[in-house]
Amino acid sequence: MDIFSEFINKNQRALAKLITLIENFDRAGFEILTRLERRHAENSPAKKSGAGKQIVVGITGPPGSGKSSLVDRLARKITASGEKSTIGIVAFDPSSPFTGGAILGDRVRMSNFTSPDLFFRSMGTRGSLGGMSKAISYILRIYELFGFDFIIVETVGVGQLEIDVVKMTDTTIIAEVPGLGDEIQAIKAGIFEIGDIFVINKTDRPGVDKIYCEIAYMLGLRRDKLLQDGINDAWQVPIVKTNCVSGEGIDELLAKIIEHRDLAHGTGRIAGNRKMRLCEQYLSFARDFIEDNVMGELSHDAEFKALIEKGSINIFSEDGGPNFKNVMLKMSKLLTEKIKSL
Ligand SMILES: Nc1nc2c(ncn2[C@@H]2O[C@H](COP(=O)(O)OP(=O)(O)OP(=O)(O)O)[C@@H](O)[C@H]2O)c(=O)[nH]1
Ligand SMILES: [Mg+2]
Repeated sequence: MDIFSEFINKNQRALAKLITLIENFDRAGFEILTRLERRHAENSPAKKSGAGKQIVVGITGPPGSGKSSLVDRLARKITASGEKSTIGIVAFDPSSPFTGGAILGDRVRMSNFTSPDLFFRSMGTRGSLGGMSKAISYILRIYELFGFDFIIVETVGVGQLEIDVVKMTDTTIIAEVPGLGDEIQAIKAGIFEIGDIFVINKTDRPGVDKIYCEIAYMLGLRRDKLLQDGINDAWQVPIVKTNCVSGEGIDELLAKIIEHRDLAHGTGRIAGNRKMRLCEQYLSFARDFIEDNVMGELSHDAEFKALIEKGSINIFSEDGGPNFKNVMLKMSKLLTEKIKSL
C-alpha cells in the first residue's frame, strides 16, 4: 500500500499504518509525515497553522470518571449531526502495550460503534513518559493532516504525561464525579487551572450539588485571581452535568465545546496552539539531535575529559565557574562539526 497517496485519499487503513510507524519511531513513517507536511504547506499557504474549524479536545479526570463513556457519547452526537463532521479519537490504555494484548473496555465500547467519519486509536502507556508524549503529539498532528473536524484525546491520570497532553490541546475538559471525597480531583492532579469546561458526570449518583458548589467556588477564586493579574478572560468556564447512561447533558457539553472552539478560533488561540505544537516538535527533535550527537560523544572525548579533570566547574554558580565556558565551547565545536556533516 502506498501510505502517502492512500492517506491523502482519506483511507483510514493508511492512517492506521502511518500511526503504527510513528509509534515505533520508524524512519519510514517520518519520511511520509514530512511529505504530508510539505504537501499541506504547499496546498494551503493561508491555513498553514491549522485548517478550518478543527479543534483538539483533551478530556481528563480521575480513573473511572466516565471519560471514555463521554467520548463515546460525544462521538455519536457529532457523527449523527447534520453537519457531517468527522472525528479522530486517541485514548490511553493504562497498561496495555502498543500492540494490543489485553485491550480494556475502552476499545470494546468504541468498536461497537464504527463509522467512516470516526477513527479510534488506543495507546498503551508502558513506554517512557517522554516517548509517550512525543508519540501523542505526532498522532495529533497526523489527525490534523488527515483533516478531522474534532480531535479528541482521552488521558489517564498519570501526572506529568497528563499535564503534557493537556498542554497540547485547544479545549480541556475535566471530568469529575460526585462522591469521590472532599477534594476536587483536578486540584490534586494540579490541572484545575487549565480546565476550559468542567463536567460532573454520573449525575445519577448522590452528591452532585456538593461537588457542583465546590467547583463553582474554586472557579470563582480562579477568576478573581486572573482579574487581580489584570486578565479578564472572555470565556466563562461552564460546569456541565452529564449522565452517560441516559445521555442527559451531552447536547449541552457538545454545545459548550463548539462555543469554546468558535471563541478560540476567533481570538487566534487555536492558530497559536498549532504553531506552539509544531515548535515543540521541532525543539524536541533538536534536543534529541544534540543529545545523540553531542552529549553521547562528549563522554568519550579526550579534550572534554581533560577539561573535566581540570575541575573548577561550579554547578552552584550562575555562570558555571571558570571552566564551564570552555566546556560549552567544546560542545559547540562538536555540534558545528555534526551540523556540517548533515
Ligand atoms: N452510573 C453511571 N455510570 C457511568 C456513567 N458514565 C460512565 N459510567 C460507568 O462508569 C464506568 C467507567 O466508565 P469509563 O467511561 O470507562 O470511565 P473512564 O474515566 O474512561 O475510565 P478509565 O479510562 O479507566 O480512567 C463504566 O462502567 C461506565 O459504564 C454515568 O453517568 N452514570
Ligand atoms: Mg477510559
